[in-house]
Amino acid sequence: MRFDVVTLFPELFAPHLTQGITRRAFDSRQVDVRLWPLRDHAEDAYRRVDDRPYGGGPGMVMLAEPLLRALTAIRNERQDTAPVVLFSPAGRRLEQAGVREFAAGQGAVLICGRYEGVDQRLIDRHVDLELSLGDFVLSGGELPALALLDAVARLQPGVLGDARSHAQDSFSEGHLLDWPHYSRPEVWRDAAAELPVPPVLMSGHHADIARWRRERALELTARRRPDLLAAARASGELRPADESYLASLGL
Ligand code: 9D3
Repeated sequence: MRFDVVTLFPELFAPHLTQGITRRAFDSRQVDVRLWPLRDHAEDAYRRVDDRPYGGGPGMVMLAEPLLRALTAIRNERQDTAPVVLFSPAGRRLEQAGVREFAAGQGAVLICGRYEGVDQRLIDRHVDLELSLGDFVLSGGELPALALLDAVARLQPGVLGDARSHAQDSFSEGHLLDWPHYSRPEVWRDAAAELPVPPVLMSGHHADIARWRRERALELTARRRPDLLAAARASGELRPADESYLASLGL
C-alpha cells in the first residue's frame, strides 16, 4: 500500500521511517511512503503556503491552492481513489479499528495540518476524513501521521518478530489491557528492597500462569479503564470465570 504525505516538515519523517521494528515494512515497500513538501507547490516566488484568517484573529491559515496543487500531483501519480485524510484537532479519534482498515486498504493521502488550520473550502471539497489523536494540543499533524504509519506498518505480515504479539495486543483482539511483565533477575534488589517475581510465574504450571495473567488483566482493566471493561463485556469476550473473578473483587 502507498501513503502520500503532504507536509511543511518533510525532514520529520525520515528518522522514524528508517528505525526500529516498523522499518522493515517501509524498507520492503510493503508500506510505501512518499513525501510531498508543501512549499514545492506554492504559487509565488516567496513560496507562501499560509496567510492571515479572513475575519481576523490569531494565527495563520494554510492556503487552499498549494494544497490542491499537491493533491493534483499526487492523483496524477496514484491511479486510484485512496482517501484524503486531514490530521486536525477537529477530527474523529483514530482507534485501532481505523488502523486495521487502513492496513487492509490501498493506503491514503495524508495532509498534515499546521498553524490554526486549513482553508475550509479545501476541506469541504477534497478531504474525505479528518482524524485526531485525542484531546491534547500538538503543533501540527506530522506526529499524528507518523503514529498512523507506525500503527499500520506493525500490522504488515512479517514486521513483528512474533506473530502471537498481534493476537494478544490490547485493543487488537480483545479489549483487555495487558497483564504485567517480569524478566530477569528473579529477585531484583532496589535500595533496601528485595523484589521477587510473582512466584506463580516461576512455577512452570501453565494453566496457573494463564489464569493469573487473565486475572491481572481483568483487574487492571476494571480499575484503570472501566470503559474498556464495558466494551469487553458488550463484545461477549468475558467468560463466566472472568465475571466470577471480577465479582470476587467487587468489580
Ligand atoms: C482552539 C484552537 N486550537 C484547536 C484545538 C487551535 C489548534 C491547536 C493545534 C489548531 C491546530 C493545532 C495543531 N494540531 C494538529 O494539527 C493536530 C492534532 C492535535 O493538536 N492534537 C491531537 N491530534 C491532532 S491531529 C492534528
